[in-house]
Amino acid sequence: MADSIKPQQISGIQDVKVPEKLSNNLPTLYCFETCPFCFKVKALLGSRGIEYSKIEVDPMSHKELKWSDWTKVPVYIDIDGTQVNDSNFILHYIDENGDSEFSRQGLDSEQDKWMDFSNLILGKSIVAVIYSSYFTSLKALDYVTKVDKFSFTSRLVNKWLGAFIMRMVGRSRAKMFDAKPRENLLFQLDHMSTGFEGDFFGGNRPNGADFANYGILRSMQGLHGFDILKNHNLVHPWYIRMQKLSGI
Ligand SMILES: N[C@@H](CCC(=O)N[C@@H](CS)C(=O)NCC(=O)O)C(=O)O
Repeated sequence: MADSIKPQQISGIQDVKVPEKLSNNLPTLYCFETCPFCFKVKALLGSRGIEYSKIEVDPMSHKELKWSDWTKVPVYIDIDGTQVNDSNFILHYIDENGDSEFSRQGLDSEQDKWMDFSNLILGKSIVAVIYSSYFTSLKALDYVTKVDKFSFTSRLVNKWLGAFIMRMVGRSRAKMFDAKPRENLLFQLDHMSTGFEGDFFGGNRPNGADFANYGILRSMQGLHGFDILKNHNLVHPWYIRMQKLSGI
């Protein structure tokens, strides 16, 4: 398809409202169970006590999002049908339309820097560790076999082919860094902890950088490499604080 007629994939708040895409008449999150970017949004919704519905998207076919030009997860649909794409935009949207505890994008360079870090560095660093072998990839994709609404075939394809694809992705992410995946993750956690301003990036209260980075790391819980976080003397206590606050 020529670029000019390709549907545009646009981050942030969309012009067209899609109230018909809500589930159970609640704010609705289109997500994958283990997606790091989706955990960011789940953590913020949890900490704010916002009731919402989840729609589990098939990681191979994405058929639940065929109606949208943006087919990555997370996609958030607010109660009035407002569609917001892309995790950091969703965090800002939910905060701005709720308790408004974060600085808006562009007004706090530290928060912006660490929110970018969550996607550009931390997200890629954990993928290199989680998917560092076919075996660890299979473990990470085991969840698809437990998603009731997926057919038997789609569970099998998602798990076995998905693990193969993610192993390839893990390998390409690993190439982005000079150090080996586990050493790199430790290095990135050390670096991340320099951004804490007391209990949180946000000082006494978490800001967008806290939710962005917590979500990424939360997706590793129980998977290969989580021990690196558990043994980190600054990041682990912060992680526990975020876990208590978000309830996830
Ligand atoms: N910048 C996006 C990245 C989202 C993303 O890459 N999500 C992955 C799942 S973890 C996805 O949907 N991948 C499928 C695809 O790229 O088509 C965000 O922060 O929300």
